[in-house]
Amino acid sequence: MDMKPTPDLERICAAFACEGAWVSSCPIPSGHINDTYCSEFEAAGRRIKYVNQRINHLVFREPERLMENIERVTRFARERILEAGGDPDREALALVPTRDGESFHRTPEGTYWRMFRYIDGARTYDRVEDLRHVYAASRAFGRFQRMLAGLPGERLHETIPDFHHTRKRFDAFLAAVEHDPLRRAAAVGPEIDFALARERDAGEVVDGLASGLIPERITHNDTKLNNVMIDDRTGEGVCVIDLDTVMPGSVLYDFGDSVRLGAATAVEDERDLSKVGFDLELFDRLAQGYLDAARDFLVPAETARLAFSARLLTLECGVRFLTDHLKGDVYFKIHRDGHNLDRARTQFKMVAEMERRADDMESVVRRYL
Ligand code: GN1
Ligand code: MG
Repeated sequence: MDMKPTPDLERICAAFACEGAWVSSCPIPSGHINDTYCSEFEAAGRRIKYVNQRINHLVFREPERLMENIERVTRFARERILEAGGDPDREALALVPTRDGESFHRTPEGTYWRMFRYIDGARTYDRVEDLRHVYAASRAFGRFQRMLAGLPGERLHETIPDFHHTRKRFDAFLAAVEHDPLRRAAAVGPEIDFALARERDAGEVVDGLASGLIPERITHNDTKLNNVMIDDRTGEGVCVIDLDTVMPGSVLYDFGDSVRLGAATAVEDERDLSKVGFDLELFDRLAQGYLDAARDFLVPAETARLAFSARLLTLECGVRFLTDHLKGDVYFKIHRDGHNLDRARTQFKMVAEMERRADDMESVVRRYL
């Protein structure tokens, strides 16, 4: 369970070039990997908010390279938004540099911190509250891909190598089943069998990328609904956040992964599986939103696999949760016993429903192509 001591955020904030005097900090309890806080400052009678994040450097093993990516991507986004007459302070994440002009701060204890400006008047949603948000978030991810197609310079760093290499995710899963360090495998036989029965699908996207059939693009790779800030007033997707895994990939990773949460009838860790399911109407909103932004740059090898990618990426995520459960919860933060197993079960339930609705999903995609 996550039991790290509370960091001294006043001291951490002092390393960054932010305006005013520190007032308070509180945790933002979201995300399974990094630790996020919101800090308030006061300057000339005005309150200013910032977001602090401690980068999990056991997961992101090269924080310097990761931050290089984020600097490039946010700088480029800002330029494009200015060009289009938008508001760069709301539509792109803005890093606050350290007082030494760096993009992150390394504490004497060896933890890595970064700071962003807080985006006001917008929020994220952990579950669907409004169909329009689903459309808006999905379109925002499509636009994000379209924008990053123009990023000049070198290939971005792979912040986590083979992040969506489904085949390698299966290999790690098989190894965890075999080693079974905590003797948990016997109790999860049906879940293990569910995953194994679908192993044949694992190569569909990675093999296509390797052969050149599926183009490599810059993708977000963690396209949960709650990684788009939704404007409180307009309901539009204002800003794509959580840029740690922005790197070379396939659009199928992004579209597929967005369905896990965007078309789910329950939260990712719902224990009552009777509430968990896949909703075709939500999928319809996702498909239209994404294709309204991406339709004209996708190639047939991509569009032909969009519906399939939803099953594949949901399966992959379920396999990752189950692997972590077997290994003793060493990767994803957990907040209760069996948390990763609960998460794996919701993902597998969604996969099973998507398999039943496969033809309907294909029709939805065709409708918006
Ligand atoms: C992790 O930390 P968070 O919630 O943004 C994970 C994603 C998973 C997701 C499952 C770097 O994202 O790949 O899809 O949990 N991020 C990493 O909810 O592993
Ligand atoms: Mg993330």
